[in-house]
Amino acid sequence: MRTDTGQVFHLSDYRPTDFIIERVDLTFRLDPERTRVSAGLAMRRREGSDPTADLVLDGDALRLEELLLDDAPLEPSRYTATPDRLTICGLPKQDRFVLTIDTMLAPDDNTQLMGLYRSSGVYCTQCEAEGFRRITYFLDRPDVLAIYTTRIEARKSEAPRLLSNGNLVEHGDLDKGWHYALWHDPHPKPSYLFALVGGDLDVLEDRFVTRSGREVKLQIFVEHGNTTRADYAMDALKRSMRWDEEVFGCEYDLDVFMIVAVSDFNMGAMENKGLNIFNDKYILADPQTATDQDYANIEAIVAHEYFHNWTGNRITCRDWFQLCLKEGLTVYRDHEFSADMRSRVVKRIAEVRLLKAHQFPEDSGPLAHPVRPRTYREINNFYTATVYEKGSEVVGMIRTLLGADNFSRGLDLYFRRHDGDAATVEDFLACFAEASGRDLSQFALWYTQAGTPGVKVSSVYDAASGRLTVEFQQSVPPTPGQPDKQAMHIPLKFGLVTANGSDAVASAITGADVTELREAGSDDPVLHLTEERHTVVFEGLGQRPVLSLNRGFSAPIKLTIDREPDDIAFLARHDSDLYSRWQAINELATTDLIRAADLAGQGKSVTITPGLVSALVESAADQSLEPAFRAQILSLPSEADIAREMAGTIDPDAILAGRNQVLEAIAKAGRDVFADLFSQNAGTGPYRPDAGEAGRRALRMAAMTFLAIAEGSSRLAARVYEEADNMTEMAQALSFLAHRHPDDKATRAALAGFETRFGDNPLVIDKWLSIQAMTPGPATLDNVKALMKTPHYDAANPNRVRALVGAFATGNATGFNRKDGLGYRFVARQVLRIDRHNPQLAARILTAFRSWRSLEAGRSDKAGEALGMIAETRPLSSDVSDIVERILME
Ligand code: B3K
Ligand code: ZN
Repeated sequence: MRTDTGQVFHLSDYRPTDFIIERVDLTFRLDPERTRVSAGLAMRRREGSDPTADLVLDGDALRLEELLLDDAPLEPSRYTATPDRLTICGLPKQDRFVLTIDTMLAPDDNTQLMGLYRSSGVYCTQCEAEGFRRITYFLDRPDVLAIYTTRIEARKSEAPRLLSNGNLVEHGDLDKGWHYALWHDPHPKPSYLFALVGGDLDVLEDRFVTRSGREVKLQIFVEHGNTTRADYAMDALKRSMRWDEEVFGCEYDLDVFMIVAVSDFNMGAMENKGLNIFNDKYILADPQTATDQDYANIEAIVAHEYFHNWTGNRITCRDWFQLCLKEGLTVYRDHEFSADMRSRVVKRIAEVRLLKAHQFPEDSGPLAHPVRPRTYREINNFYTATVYEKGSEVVGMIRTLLGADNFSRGLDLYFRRHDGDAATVEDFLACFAEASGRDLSQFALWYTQAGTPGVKVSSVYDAASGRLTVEFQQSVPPTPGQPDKQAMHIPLKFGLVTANGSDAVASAITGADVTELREAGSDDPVLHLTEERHTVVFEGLGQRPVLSLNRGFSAPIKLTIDREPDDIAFLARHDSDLYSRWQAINELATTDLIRAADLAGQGKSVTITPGLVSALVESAADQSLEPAFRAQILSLPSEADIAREMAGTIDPDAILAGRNQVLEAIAKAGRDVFADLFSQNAGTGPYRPDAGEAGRRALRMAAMTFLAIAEGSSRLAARVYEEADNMTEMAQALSFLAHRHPDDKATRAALAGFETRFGDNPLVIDKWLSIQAMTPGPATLDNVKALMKTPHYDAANPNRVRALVGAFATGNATGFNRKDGLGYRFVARQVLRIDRHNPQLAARILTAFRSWRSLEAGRSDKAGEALGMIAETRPLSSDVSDIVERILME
């Protein structure tokens, strides 16, 4: 484990390297215990750099075997090698030179899953962010771009397939049952994009012809017997390649594009040049084992990694502070792709739900940081919802600000100007400013100021003059290290909704700039808030309109609108913008759910407003709306959503109790509608994973949930479980049973049946583990502990850990937040245990504590004790100590 050194990295300290690495020639001789790596680095000093500077190469847990300078052994007095650094002095002042560095690795002992390791017998690598330094000593930073040639030697029986970045140059047999492959990648790349795979794998092959006629071989490598389960991923890949050409003008640039699915992986996937490595969870799917959500995730992640080929690989980041440059932009691109493949409004709702569930709490807690952080201790802890999701929102706002044409001109300029560069956020913004002639300096605050801006709105309508006067007041809350904030540029799409549901057009608008956004599916006006306060006057209105603000969630802010009581219910029915209709219904529901939590906390019974019931039930029954949208309407705010919106301290038990009462009231009131929706949306014909079918299933399952709640028994869900011919319905029915009727015979039978049927498929067993880990209530903790002792659990595999411990910590508010604090203590102990072998995973699980200060006093004391126990433990990895110290900071 890389233990904490306390070192802090600052953006302001950036300076280019003294040395340049032009070419990297790697030779790997693969062995589980003794893999020898020989790295030939063709280098020179950078012009203008200090001609006497030592060369300092990064390492991490390395063992140096041999060191040559221009083929001659280097005298020991000229260098110092430690596991984490190789320093060489007295290097040539001007000439080019070649360093040859031999290191010895033990892939089987690499439990961190960074660098070179083995997963189910397959050699594979993960180098982002700083894994390459666990393979060889290197200038392991993203602005060092080199051309790589990689020779891999292995026992043919152990690793018949040998893969690396770029194009295959040659391969052949060696003595004693060994063989080799030689790969060359013509595109200069940073070390974090290096990849190697060696193993006995099956392959699914296809081809793609790019728009300029390049024929590309497509290969997805999987464990034997799994090729048909990669069909959907292959289809998603081909669609991504075509879409990126058509929409962004980006074409693929090698003869082969490979994906390898492995079962031990710290995250979703990795965009290594020409050789993406994936968590198999995001490749393998068939109707019996994957849900509609799994299919959608596969489509989105395959696309995301492929899109990185331009946004990330061709144009990479100058330093890790610029991570959002590739991640925010690539998330934006994969969102657009999914919106084009599926329903745009439903996709947007799902994105906003995710943003609010993950990024908003991050932005309002101790781990808040700007989209482009200014400092970090451990870069792995910055692959966050803020960098990814808010980073994507910021790109979307640039488009809203400039309009589609300027946005696309700016992006084209970025692709042209920075191809082959390691760029910065400033470089990116300059392209849009130049292409549009707009000043983006205030907008740039979205990259540097943390915290979710709040905007308060109040309005007065004067009937006599037909004038609506709206006061806007924005404030950006203080966040760690940033007590004072400047006013941001907030683009708000809006509409003035009139009684018949159409949007009124004001004859004049004063007090803030307004632009038109003309693009597919929307030509909304956009109001630009740039000051702390604006008084905006809309003139020439014949009747009082209801303001529909932040349509499409055009800015990631918290909006508080002082409205007439009926306005929200009105928007819920009449807003012409479907996203806003969902938002209005969601807001109605949130208000009722918060009140219900308060009442339940006081032991009082809960009632719901008739406006909510009718908005929900009528929208659900409205055949003119697509099923997936209606399913979103019926999916009420989660317990975590309610907690986030509540003022004051949080009592998870009260939230759950109140929410259950609300669900029951809705279920009873809408029972007939739900019964119709359930039966009318039964599937016909074989399972298809497309968006239309997935939407229909989502609506049917939402109806089932309410219907089953109204019936108050496990009968319906048990029947659905038995009859389901696909994993989507099975998993939904099983969660309903486990979460609402945990002690029923039917539930026990279903859980046992599931285990028997899917016991040999770990990815499906992950669902079974998660469903049980998320069963509400204090009793779940013991069950989680029992599940850890079954053969299904494996603490070395990140998917298993996330499915069980992760699901319990982040998806079970009443279990994790048990009053007696045992949930916290359990998770804290797991974090410490996992930290010993996989710090990245441990740090990720630990973030479940990030909102601990907003809990009611008894619970927050107990959570604080558990965190204190972690903080006092030694040794701790830099990953865990960074998170725990920030979480505990006052
Ligand atoms: N770039 C990788 C994430 C790497 C995480 C390193 N800790 C996957 C992605 O965002 O596409
Ligand atoms: Zn990414």
